[in-house]
Amino acid sequence: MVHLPRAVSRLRSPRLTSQLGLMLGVAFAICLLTGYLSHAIQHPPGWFFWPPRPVGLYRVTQGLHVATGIAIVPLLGAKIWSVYPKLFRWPPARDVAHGLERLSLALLVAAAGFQVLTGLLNIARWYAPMGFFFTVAHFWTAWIAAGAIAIHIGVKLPVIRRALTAKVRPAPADDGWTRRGFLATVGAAIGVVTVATVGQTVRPLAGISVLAPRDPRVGVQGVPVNGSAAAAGVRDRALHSAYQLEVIGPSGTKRLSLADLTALPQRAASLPITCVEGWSADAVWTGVRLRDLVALVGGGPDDTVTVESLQENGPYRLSTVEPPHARDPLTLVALRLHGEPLDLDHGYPCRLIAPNRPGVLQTKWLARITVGVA
Ligand SMILES: Nc1nc2c(c(=O)[nH]1)N[C@H]1C(S)=C(S)[C@@H](COP(=O)(O)O)O[C@H]1N2
Ligand SMILES: [Mo]
Repeated sequence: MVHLPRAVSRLRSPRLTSQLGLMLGVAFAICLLTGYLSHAIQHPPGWFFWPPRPVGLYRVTQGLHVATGIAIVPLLGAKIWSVYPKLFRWPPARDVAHGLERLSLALLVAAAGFQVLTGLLNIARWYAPMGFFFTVAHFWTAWIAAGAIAIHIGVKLPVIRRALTAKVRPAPADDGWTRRGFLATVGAAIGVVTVATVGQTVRPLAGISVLAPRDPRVGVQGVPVNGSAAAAGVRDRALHSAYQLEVIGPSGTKRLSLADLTALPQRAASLPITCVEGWSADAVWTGVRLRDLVALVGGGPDDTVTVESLQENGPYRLSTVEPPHARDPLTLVALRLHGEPLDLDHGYPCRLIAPNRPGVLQTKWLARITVGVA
């Protein structure tokens, strides 16, 4: 246990707790909303619409998701510290209502801690300690956290209101610590963790983001790789000289070799690759428009398209391209990256790249394109 100067512990007050709570509430709100948004984009319910423009919107929302998730670490720590002695009050509850309130608080702290921890493990790509599928656990625990936050705010609203509107006495002058100073320190800690990590998506900060799990400037062809061809088990089939892309539509099936694909009109698009883990990198892709291939087999602009990888297993071997993305002129079956043939690890012979789409849906090593939901 760290013994802070008494002057610091005297700073504990409902006002400090409420101000920290306000900051934490904003961070939670952004983190939860951007998280649900990311989930909806990957598993779209019928009513949901996600536009292909602006091309970098998901980059911003997912960057915010990871950045606010990281900012929650010092905020949650400070908030818990501000009420720390109260957590061990005895008896633990005055009555049933109070007991339930404290139970919801315990749930809040546990759920928020679980979210932050699993999120951090995921961006560090350290899955071993998680004996469950990350996205499912992270998604359902978010609902528990959201519910517990709503209860907590509801119960505490009168206290929060009083604490935030009360006239404040001037801070004691006999020591260096003031409430404002403490809040500024928490703010500075948030600034440090943010600058130390956000460079994985804000490229100008890449050089000083020493704790960022990914550097957007480092990787094959200057773009990070998530999942190599060897790991996906596609090496031999991707490099096979008889490789053909199968395109299936209402008017039949076409099989296109790499030479056939290269002979079709080539387009370039400058689109970021944006991993759900929070890193992103700009890239220039060249290839055939998906809508041109769809038209080749009798499909049209209102068709949903399914793309499948040579990869046989794994959650990212297939993705669905909704009509707004499928007909977008920037959506490509890319053959080249930054002017060179795609590296094997970036999806050679060809991959999907579409505007404003999470990395998990940018399927690599394409084997088959089907007009419709396969
Ligand atoms: N077939 C297949 N495609 C895939 C993946 C995969 O595991 N298998 N990973 C996805 C993920 S999570 C990301 S972030 C991007 C990364 O593309 P890159 O390695 O070219 O940067 O590819 C996507 N496409
Ligand atoms: Mo990803």
